[in-house]
Amino acid sequence: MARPRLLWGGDGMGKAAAAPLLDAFAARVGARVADGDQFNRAVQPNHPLHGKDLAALDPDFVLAIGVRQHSFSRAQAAYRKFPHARVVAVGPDVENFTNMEGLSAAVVADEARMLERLEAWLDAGSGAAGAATATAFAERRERALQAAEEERSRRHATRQTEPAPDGAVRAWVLADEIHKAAEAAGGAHVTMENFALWAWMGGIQPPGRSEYIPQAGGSEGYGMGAALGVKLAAPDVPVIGVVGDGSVLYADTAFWTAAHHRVPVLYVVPNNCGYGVVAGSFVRVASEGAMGAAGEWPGVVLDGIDLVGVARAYGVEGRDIRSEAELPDALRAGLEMVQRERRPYLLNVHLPSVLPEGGRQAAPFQLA
Ligand SMILES: Cc1ncc(C[n+]2csc(CCOP(=O)(O)OP(=O)(O)O)c2C)c(N)n1
Repeated sequence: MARPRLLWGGDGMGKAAAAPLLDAFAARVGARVADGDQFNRAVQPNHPLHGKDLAALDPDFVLAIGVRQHSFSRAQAAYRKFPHARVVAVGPDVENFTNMEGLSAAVVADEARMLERLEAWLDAGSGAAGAATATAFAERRERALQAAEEERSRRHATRQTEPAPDGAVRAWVLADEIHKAAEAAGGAHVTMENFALWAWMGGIQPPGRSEYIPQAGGSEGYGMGAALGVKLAAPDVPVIGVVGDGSVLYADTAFWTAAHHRVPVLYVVPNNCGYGVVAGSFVRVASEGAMGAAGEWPGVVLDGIDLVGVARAYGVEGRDIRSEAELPDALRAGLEMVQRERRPYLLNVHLPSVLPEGGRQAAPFQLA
């Protein structure tokens, strides 16, 4: 079976405002698209040709656009996942390519201008050769769409095997239920500052009328204000602000802003009682080391914080959710109430802990 082609966007895409161009170009030439970044700042999360499982893609050609040295370590790991591919990188500065292994070519060019030139070049192709090219692209597109759909279903099937925990909600169940509630409300804007749900979703927006807005940068706390800003910009559309419990605490004052100005957003907190993404990195790099051997993980657990209490102190009502059974109704009712009564509300949804199985929180430093 023919290998796919891959357009791989780095975060330079966002800076050059080139993501829509990449999306259109991928659809035209029937290439898969993937993001060098975990959180889809380079390509639209709902692109039907999106691929997340880079190793399974096994492309024969990769055009890496706007991938910077900044994401070099991830980039390099990905190159090794492309054993059969020629890799061509495009970026606005020679520095972008420094230390990148295995490149067939490096092109110094602005990301958006380069995509525009490629489009223009294809537009200029005419006659029999042009028609043959268009047919070949259409065939590629069909195969690529099918492969993307298969990848999505595989990911979904894998999730379903995880057993339901006691007193907590599985991340993928929360992701699915948020989507169902958003769709039932006619489509919502869902601002996403969290890692637990994105990781389960594979960073890909499910199909439907709702729009998922990923975090624009890496600084925590963004999601609290982002939900408010989106609601101000689109007052008629229901807004769900999904913010990890760790990130809430970087900007919990937004609760006051929401209450004070009666901005009707539904905050949903996937509360894994800690810094999940950091815990995940610790587990990845330190499982073989001292932390793993001791089974003690420092600095990632945020326990004993009553987020519903925090919100109430600022004037925002909310409730805790500790079971999958109560989740669908709570989301539906919360979204309806927010819209009807024109005030914010919080659902603090308890997920399994960030600690790996059998792991304990390391004793924190205490002054006394
Ligand atoms: C201002 C700031 N401080 C620290 C970090 C490092 N950091 C990135 S993600 C993260 C944890 C996020 O936790 P949470 O919001 O609960 O999401 P989860 O990973 O658990 O889904 C931390 C501490 C950061 N990005 N920004």
